[in-house]
Amino acid sequence: MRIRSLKLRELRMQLIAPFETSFGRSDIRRIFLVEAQVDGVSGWGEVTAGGNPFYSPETVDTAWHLIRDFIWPLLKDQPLETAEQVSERLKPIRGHNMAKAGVETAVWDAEARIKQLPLWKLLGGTREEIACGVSIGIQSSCEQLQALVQKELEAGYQRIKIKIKPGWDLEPVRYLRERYPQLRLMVDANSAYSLDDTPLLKELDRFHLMMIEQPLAWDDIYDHATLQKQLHTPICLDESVHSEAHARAAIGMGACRIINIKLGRVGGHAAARRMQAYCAAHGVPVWCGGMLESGIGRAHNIAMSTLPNFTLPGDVSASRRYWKQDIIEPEVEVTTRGTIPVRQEPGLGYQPRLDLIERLTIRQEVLS
Ligand code: OSB
Ligand code: MG
Repeated sequence: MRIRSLKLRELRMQLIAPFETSFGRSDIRRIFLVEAQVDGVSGWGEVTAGGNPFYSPETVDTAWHLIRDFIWPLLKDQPLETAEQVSERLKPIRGHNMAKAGVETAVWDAEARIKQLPLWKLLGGTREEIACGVSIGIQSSCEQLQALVQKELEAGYQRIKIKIKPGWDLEPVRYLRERYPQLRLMVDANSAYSLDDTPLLKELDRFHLMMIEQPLAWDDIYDHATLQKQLHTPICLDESVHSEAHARAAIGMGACRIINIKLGRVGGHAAARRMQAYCAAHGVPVWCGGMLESGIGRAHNIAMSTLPNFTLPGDVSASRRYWKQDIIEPEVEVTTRGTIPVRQEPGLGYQPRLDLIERLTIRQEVLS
């Protein structure tokens, strides 16, 4: 295989409703698509960095710079046997996993299309239907939160994650638990707490949550180990696991019992596949996190979620929860059992809607 060119596009897409986390509010998303031309076939990927460095250090603009000035020069004119080799070629570049993943996942899609295989099969996926949960942002009242939870449960979603922050934590959790004693419920703090908050975090133990996601600093593992020893509720790491080495450290230190894998944060499919296998070998289940992706990133998340150790419902949900119109055909839909059946077509199994993509594009650049 040889990558002939990369086409970078930035789209403006408005979320159906603003999404609020402990680090900020998202309304209009800057969607960054990568189209890789490989042996006459187009493969598509998405860079999941946001417009600001509040979730991770990367942004849309840093990723654009990295792809144009460093990633493309390492790939241009280099023959590749498989997409698996892309991350190896990009090793000289430290960090910038979201930029790398946008390109790497596009090449995986291209390879699958060339081989006429569904991407999930090429990756080694073992399930034909993935389990779905939803992530619900911070709301202005418990009543409003409950209305959203009720709607998602009626749609069939298998677990509910709510975003928490200081001042919006025990109260919404207690409110939901009283009304839904059996609900598979978890919380995500996006690094809003410190070890000083241990007493408060221990109070959450009473609500038998499935897990507490990333309570402490985005770049910490050690303090999470200190905290996990004092909690019954499993800690799940998101922000602070960027590589297999981080997963080894976190598991070795007892910093978490579950890991959220995001393609962007770990640098693509090859890294995600190795990480989920390492976690499996150490008794740590994983699930697929979301970054408010367009259909392209969402389709990659679905493919990754078919790997064997993705045994917990992920944050991969229907297109219509985010967008009035998604940029893929068909859109991602969720069954009343709260699952997404995988597609059997080659590659992602969802086609990019070029007309709509062109209309939403505000900037593009071809690297060749
Ligand atoms: O921490 O998982 C997170 C969205 C943006 C940035 C970080 C996170 C999230 C979500 C939303 O929780 C998941 C989704 O529905 O895509
Ligand atoms: Mg998270």
